[in-house]
Amino acid sequence: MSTARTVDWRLYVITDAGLARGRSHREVIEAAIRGGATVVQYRAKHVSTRQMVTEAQELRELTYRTGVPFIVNDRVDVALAVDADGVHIGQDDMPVALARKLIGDRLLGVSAHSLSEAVQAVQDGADYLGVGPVFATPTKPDAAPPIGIDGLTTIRRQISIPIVAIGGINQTNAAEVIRTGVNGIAVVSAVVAAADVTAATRQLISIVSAVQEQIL
Ligand code: 3NM
Repeated sequence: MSTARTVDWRLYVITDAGLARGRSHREVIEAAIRGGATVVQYRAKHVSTRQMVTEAQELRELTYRTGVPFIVNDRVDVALAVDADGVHIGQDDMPVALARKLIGDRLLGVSAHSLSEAVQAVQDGADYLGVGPVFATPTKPDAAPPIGIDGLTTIRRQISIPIVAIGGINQTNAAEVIRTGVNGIAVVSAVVAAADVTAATRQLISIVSAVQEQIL
């Protein structure tokens, strides 16, 4: 079982069927893992629980085989059903302390959009945080207002558990995001919507690694 301190958080890729150009989650994630994705999250809105379990199981098999930590978004029950490494919850999902009770020592990620949400999530028992949106993003229309590089820097300075930054991150801005000291970037469109998923992933992981080598 992964623990948050041993996970390689550099490039956290999140699925999105609507952005995948007709490719299956499996195809996209296989290509992303080939390109060097270090964490995979299954995220599916507006599909049946049955479909979620089927798709998550496919990704679970793939991530077992490749040794990449696998996280399920929102749904504690689906995460447990497919034996995911963890679950990622938002501010309107299962309360953090209750999720912890249900998942035991699996990874528990929490979305935080401000310093106060970040501090609260840590107090409640999160293993890692998704912090954002850093930049405006069409991928999540109901996202909170962007916190920018300054907002991210403030949160990074106050929080010692692993942070992945999210929201509008791509090959053009990944370097400045990583310079804030976050452990990695979480992306949807920069990988999932790319014509060449493997190439896009390779490019991102090489940017993250290069900046981390400079600053660490
Ligand atoms: N969560 P892209 S922003 C899934 O701020 C998600 O919590 C966010 O997609 C948050 O990489 C977001 O395409 C969408 O901008 C990220």
